[in-house]
Amino acid sequence: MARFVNVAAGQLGPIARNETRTEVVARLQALMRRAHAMGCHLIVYPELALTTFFPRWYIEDQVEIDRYFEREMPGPETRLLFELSKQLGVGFCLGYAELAVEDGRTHRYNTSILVDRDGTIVARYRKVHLPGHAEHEPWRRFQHLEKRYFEPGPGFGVANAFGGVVGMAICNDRRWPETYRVMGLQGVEMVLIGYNTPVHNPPAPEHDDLSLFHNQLVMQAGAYQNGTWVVGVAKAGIEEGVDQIGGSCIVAPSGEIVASCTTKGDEIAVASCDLDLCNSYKRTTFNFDVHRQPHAYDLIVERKGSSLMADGSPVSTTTINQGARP
Ligand code: CDT
Repeated sequence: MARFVNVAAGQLGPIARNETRTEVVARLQALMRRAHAMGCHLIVYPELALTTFFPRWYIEDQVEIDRYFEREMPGPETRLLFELSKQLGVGFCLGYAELAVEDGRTHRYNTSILVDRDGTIVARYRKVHLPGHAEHEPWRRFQHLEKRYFEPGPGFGVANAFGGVVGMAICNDRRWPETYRVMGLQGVEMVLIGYNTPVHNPPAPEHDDLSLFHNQLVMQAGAYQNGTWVVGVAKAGIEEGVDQIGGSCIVAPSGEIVASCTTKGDEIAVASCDLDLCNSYKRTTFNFDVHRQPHAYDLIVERKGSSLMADGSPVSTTTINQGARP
C-alpha cells in the first residue's frame, strides 16, 4: 500500500517581543486550518515558534528569560492547538523553549515535539548543535546566545509515525551531515526541521549573501545522501529589527525541492510525500549495509575539531567567541 504523507511547511513571519502566546497560537491555528483545507496530515512549524527569537538579546534577569520557556506541553495557551489538531486530524511538529525539571534539577532546552493526528505527543527532540556564544558580545549588531540559554540535547532519535519513520532536527543541526546520517542509520524517511536564521552572521558577514543558498544546499544534500524527505520551515522576515531568511521548503529523497514558500510571512507550502520514494536511494547508491566503510570513519567520533588549518594555524575560534571580530 502506498504511503503518502501530505505535509505543510507552516512558515511564520516575525513574532514581536510583546506578542502573546495566545496571539501566536491563533496564527498557528490559522495555518493548520489552511493545511487541513489542502488535505494535509501534518504541519511543520518553525524553531521556537511560540515567541520572538529571544537569544538575540543578552538578558541577565533569569525570571525574564524564563518567561520565554514552557513548563508544560500542552500548556494553558498551547492546549488550543492540540485540540484543533485532534479535531481536524492534522498532526504537527512544533519548536519551543522547554524548561524541564529532571531529578530535581532545572534544564533548559531548545525543543521540538511531534504530535500525531489524534493530538498526542509521539516524540520529542532537544537541539544538539547550539550555535552562537555564551557571553555578551557587544560588538555584534545582535546577539546569538543559544549557548547561554540552552543546554545541548542527547541525540537524534526517530519515531514510527505518520506511516513511516520520522525524525526531527532544529535549525543549526541542518548544517551538519552527522545530523542526517545518525537518523539515516535508523532508517529515517522524513526529517522535520524548524529554523530561525538571520541573514547577517556577525562573525562572518561575507556569508550573508549566501544564506538562502546554504539553507537549500544542506537540506538537499541531507535528503539525497540519506534517501529521506526533509521539511525545512522558517520563522522569516524582519523580527525586532533582525532580518531572517525564509526559504521554507520540502525536499524529496532525490534532493529536489518539490514545494517552497515565496513570502517571508505566514504561509504554507504543501507537498504530497510518497515515503516509498526513499526506497530506491536506500537500496542502491546509499545502501548503507553494502557500501558504508565505518572502519574509515573513526575520526568522526574520536575527534571534535580538526587540529590545524592548512597554513599550520589553529582552527579554534576562541577569539570570536570571546568577543573580538577577527
Ligand atoms: N537558530 C539557529 O540555529 N540559527 C543559526 C544561526 C547561525 S549563526 C550563529 C543557523 O544555523 O541558522
